[in-house]
Amino acid sequence: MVATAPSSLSDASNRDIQRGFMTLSRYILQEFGDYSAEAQDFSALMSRISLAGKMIAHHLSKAGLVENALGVTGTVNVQGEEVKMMDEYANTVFIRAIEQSGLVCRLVSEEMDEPAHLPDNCSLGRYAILFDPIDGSSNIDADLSIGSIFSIIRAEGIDEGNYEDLLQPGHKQLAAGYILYGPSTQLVYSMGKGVHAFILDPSLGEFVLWKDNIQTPSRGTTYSLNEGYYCQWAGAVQEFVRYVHRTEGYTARYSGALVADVHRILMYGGVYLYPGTLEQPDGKLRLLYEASPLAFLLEQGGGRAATTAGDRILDIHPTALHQRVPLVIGSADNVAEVENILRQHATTGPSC
Ligand code: AHM
Ligand code: MG
Repeated sequence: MVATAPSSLSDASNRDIQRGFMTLSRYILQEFGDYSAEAQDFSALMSRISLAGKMIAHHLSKAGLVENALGVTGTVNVQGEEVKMMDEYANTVFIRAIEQSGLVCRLVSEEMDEPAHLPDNCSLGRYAILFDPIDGSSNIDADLSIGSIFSIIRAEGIDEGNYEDLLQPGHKQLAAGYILYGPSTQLVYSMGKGVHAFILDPSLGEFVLWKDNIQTPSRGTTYSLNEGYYCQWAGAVQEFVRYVHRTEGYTARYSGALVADVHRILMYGGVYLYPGTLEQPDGKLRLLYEASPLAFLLEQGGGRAATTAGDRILDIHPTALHQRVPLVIGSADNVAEVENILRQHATTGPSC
């Protein structure tokens, strides 16, 4: 019989202690069930990503009180979008944090035209990380929820300037996740065996397990899209909007940060859309470091993610690093409902 140490603590205190021990790195090793080289690689990679998340969360928490944390840098990124101070800070933090893992030779980010090459890591660089350092940049200066998104893939090439091997369909991702900077800082990830969420305990400086094996409801009431573009959408998308307006039980939620909106849907159910417009037929969101990682997570949670043409996001073979994709993501039944309406009205012209 195994003796347990006597404890006069209440059950609640004992549970708090146990919870505090279920940290991200411990959970990852437990998920692998061994101390294999791969388990240790992932534990190291996730611990570097979580360190980047902690540094960004800390910087955000005092951004309004220090110089040069808010506002714009005055430059424009490869997407043609103005770069915020926080975009640049978070991008640098990610690169530096991951560089020290020794395991990543090339990094792709929304903020960099070409992948960052880390030559010192290339002899061991078995992985590549694709990321959006700050998703929802327009929320930064108002202190609203934002996020960081990441995707980990196996990389074959190691040369600077060569990134053919990074153009992989999303179903090949080894892991994907996001960090949500909201009322608490959360890290949500999947390695293909369920979706798990951790909350940063600021007093411990550790991400501690909050919920494991999260399943999104098969149906939810939220629809999330920027209706300001109504007149720029195809007739089928407009028809979906008219459908939710006349259908009882739908309610609109749109924060301006994909991570926050998709997190809401993961928790409560519903559907998020960013369709193409007349000006940008592929929409705004990028396949490799926005749509694909979130699609990986939602599918792991029982949801779906497709293009507005009905193609599964995780099956798309990318042709460019910063490729955009018109996205429909969320609960399985809601996404199917959107797909149905889009299919039925494929030939309906826009009305405005
Ligand atoms: P970003 O990564 O540059 O912030 O852009 C992506 C963001 C998403 O988080 C959000 O859902 C969308 O852009 C909002 O765009 P819009 O203002 O066109 O609705
Ligand atoms: Mg983004």
